[in-house]
Amino acid sequence: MSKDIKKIAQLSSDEAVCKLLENIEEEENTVFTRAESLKPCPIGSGISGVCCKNCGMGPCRVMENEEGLCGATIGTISARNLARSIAAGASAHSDHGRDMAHLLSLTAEGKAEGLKIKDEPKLFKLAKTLGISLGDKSVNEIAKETAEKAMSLFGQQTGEIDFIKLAPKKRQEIWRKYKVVPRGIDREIVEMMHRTHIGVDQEPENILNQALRTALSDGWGGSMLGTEITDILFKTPVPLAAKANLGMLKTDEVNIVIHGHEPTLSEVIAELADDKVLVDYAKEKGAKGINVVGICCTANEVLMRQGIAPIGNFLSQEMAIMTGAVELMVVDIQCIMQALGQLVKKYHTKLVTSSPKSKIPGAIHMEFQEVNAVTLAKEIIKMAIDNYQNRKHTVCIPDIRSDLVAGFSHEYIRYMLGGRFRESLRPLNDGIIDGRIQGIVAIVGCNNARLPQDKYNNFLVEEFIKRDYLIVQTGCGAISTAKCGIMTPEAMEYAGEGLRSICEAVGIPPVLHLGSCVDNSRILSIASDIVKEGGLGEDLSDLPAAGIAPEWMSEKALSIGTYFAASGIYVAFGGEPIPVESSEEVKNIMTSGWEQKFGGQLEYIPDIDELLEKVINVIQEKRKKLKIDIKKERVLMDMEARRAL
Ligand code: BF8
Repeated sequence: MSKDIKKIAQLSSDEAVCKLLENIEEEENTVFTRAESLKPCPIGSGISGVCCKNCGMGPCRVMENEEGLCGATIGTISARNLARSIAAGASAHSDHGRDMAHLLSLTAEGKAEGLKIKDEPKLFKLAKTLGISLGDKSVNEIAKETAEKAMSLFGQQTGEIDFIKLAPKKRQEIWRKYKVVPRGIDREIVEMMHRTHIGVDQEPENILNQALRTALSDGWGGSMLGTEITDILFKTPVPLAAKANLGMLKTDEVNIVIHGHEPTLSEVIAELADDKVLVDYAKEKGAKGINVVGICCTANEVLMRQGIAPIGNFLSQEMAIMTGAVELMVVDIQCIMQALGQLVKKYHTKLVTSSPKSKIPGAIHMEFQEVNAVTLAKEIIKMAIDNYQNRKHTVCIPDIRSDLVAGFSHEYIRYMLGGRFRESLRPLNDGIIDGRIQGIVAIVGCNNARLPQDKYNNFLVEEFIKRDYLIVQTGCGAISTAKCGIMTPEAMEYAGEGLRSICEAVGIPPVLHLGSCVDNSRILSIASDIVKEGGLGEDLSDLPAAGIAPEWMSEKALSIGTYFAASGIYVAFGGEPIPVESSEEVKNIMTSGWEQKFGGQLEYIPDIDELLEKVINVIQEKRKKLKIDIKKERVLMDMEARRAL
């Protein structure tokens, strides 16, 4: 069958995905073909009118100048729908954070098989932040108390969640002034659901205020706990080299793909890939070894700490199976397409679900519990090995892979800039002040089958680095950049002169991989530290920084964008449909309304050139306000001048 190469090239900017789609024998039912046959519902998506399903009298399709049966307006319904999505996104991140806290507790009690605390200094730091005295307690006692305090933040009813105090003072005051400080993580999500029930909160601005509080409980709550505890248990990332893309699957090895978001089982599977007994068993079955690779944020987690290759982001998950080379894909939670369950029926791949929260028709369920990580990991690896001889399709692995450097935790960034004894963000602040770095742009978020895979992410990264903007990335955006080969120090050749001079001096890529989507909390920590370092204003909203989710699709992305906006950062979302398109009122609240109160906003800009220009303008405006918009000449100082300083 001849393939339409041009059409395939429009689906994805990932060369490996295009090669695979060109070369596989059968045309498969994939997310790309489904996106062609199934268009977004114009009302459900909020493009023309809105759909309210919040009671049994509807669903009400409400167009301009109309109202629902209860009288709900387009503005109220738009705000409610968006707020519920933000609550769902916050719940996903925060439930993940809760599981990490539970795991820390069991590890402290010695009940988590094969796990121990790997980063004690980070545990002590978290304990102090949560108000736990260290005294002469043992590490496990501190870990147990820290885990209990962390878990209590989910059900806390009054007061403020502890991480709020890590933000600059001025930011905390703004949150208090507008009453959006999260009281407890679960509490805000529950209240959001309550307030969007029929007949409760009907004022769009008030509904969205609670959405901001809910999102803050994610970024400065559930996600932050997720990141901190994962570092404590599995170590805080430091830079490491790895490779990305489908070409990291091996023809002659047992390929195991880890996919989802929770790192625990996957960390253990990756560690066991070199286990002599298991490798010998793989050899007995005719394979040369065991190759563990990843998709989505589980991949990012294990990449950051063990250098496991991310072979793809969200839109690549079906592609991995279609190579015919994957013996087993083990999935946990979030961003796992249900279509995998059908797809594996045509291939030899075994799909294994491991979380009691996520079962998929067509998958084998092998439940992970904290007490069985090593035993279960071995069982899963053995199952993959036993499946090696069952390959039935011609193996079709695109010979495409690229180098990357990942592993930039906020602790490492402080260390790399200041050294072990003087760790500091001073050189970064100075670089921003003297204009070698024009600003910091977080390009994060998903793939979206309504857009060519990776295209807008990669476009923005290239455009920003050549204009001297330092890029920080997480999630599928980070994998996208890694796949296109500009996440290495060598990529500094594409950067502007100023950014290149910093990259050369510190030895970093112009694009820093900070981890998975819960690790967006690292960006909040770095941004707060930059403010505290001095010279760039008193609040996060003063920073020449912005966030972009060019190819977003998940509710988690909405929560992330909202907590960035609530933290004072300008945020732009790309793509269409725009979920609040029908309501000018809601769009205005999220832009000028939030800007006035919080100094940040969330704006939808489908045109990518317009989005680029807008972000540059926003950052340049901030530079002007800080009076650092005029590029200063670098002054080389002698010893005497330094002493005088
Ligand atoms: O949490 S970027 S598609 S994988 S939601 Fe999902 Fe979006 Fe990817 Fe990670 Ni984040």
